[in-house]
Amino acid sequence: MNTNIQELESVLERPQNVVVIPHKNPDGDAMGSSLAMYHYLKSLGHSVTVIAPNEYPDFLKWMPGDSEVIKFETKKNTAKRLIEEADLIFTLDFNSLNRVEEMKEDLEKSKATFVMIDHHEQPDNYATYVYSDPQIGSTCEMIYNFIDSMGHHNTIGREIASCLYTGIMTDTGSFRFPSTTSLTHRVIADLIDRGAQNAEIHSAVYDTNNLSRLHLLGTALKNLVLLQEYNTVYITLTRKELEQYGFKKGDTEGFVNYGLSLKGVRFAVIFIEDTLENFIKISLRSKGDFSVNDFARKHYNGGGHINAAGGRSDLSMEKTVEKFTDLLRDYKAMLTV
Ligand SMILES: [Mn+2]
Repeated sequence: MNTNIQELESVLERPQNVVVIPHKNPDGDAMGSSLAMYHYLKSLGHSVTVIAPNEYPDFLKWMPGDSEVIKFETKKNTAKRLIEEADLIFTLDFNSLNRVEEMKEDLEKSKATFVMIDHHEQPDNYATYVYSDPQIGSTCEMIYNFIDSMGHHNTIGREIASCLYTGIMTDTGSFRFPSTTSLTHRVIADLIDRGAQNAEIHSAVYDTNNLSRLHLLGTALKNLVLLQEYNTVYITLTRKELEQYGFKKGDTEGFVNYGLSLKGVRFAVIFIEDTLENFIKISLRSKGDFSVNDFARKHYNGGGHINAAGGRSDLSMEKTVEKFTDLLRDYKAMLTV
């Protein structure tokens, strides 16, 4: 562990009011790490609440402890009070308070001590205790290390194991991304030994399609454009297409990855029109050392990891695609080596 987070050991010896916060639009790693932390801190006798900035997909809701999660967007007063009363605030799977949007103001006002555990690049400087490591594939793997370093390995039972398994599985693309190490597999093996039901978890997260989502995927794949000269693929989805298939938040999760399954493709992007506001949400994926984090930061007001990032465009779909294909010219050398 590369930072001062070890000092938390003595802080956690006294009972604390703790709030645990995942980023907005939480994914498997954000909810898995937050709920694992919830169970862990409760087992030490702390009073703990997970406050998610907003709603998340149903396929994450089977996780133990989910029914206790408070969503800021629908329970603002309760959430604000808990944040105000907190001694300790854990921010998990993000490293900039911008990632919680509407909650940012309340967090900035708070007198609590902040803890950051996260694996994104370039952390901001708001936390007293920081465990940041972009080399690790998931925040859940870091939570495992954290619990271990606190000398509490034995607190990892079925509940914590199931939550951590979920986040490691989703953030490593089911153990296939380069960030998956032998250590990741050792952690996973231990989590299975401690009660994570691996086959059930895969099924609970991934086998939850409905027909309209598969049809939407069909549309996305039909819209896919291969730019052979740049080893790049992009996909578009318009608001009209989303509405045609009864789009619900989370339905397009993972669509962008299909682009990277084309042989030789190193860079894949999906442009999705927001169904409520006038902007285009962009997800970017790459293979190898082409940094979509840099690309998204520079051109799309976003960021993330080297091989997975997000951003946005305020142009029309047509102009967004035009700008993208123009930009690629400057990156040709990097994309074709
Ligand atoms: Mn993550």
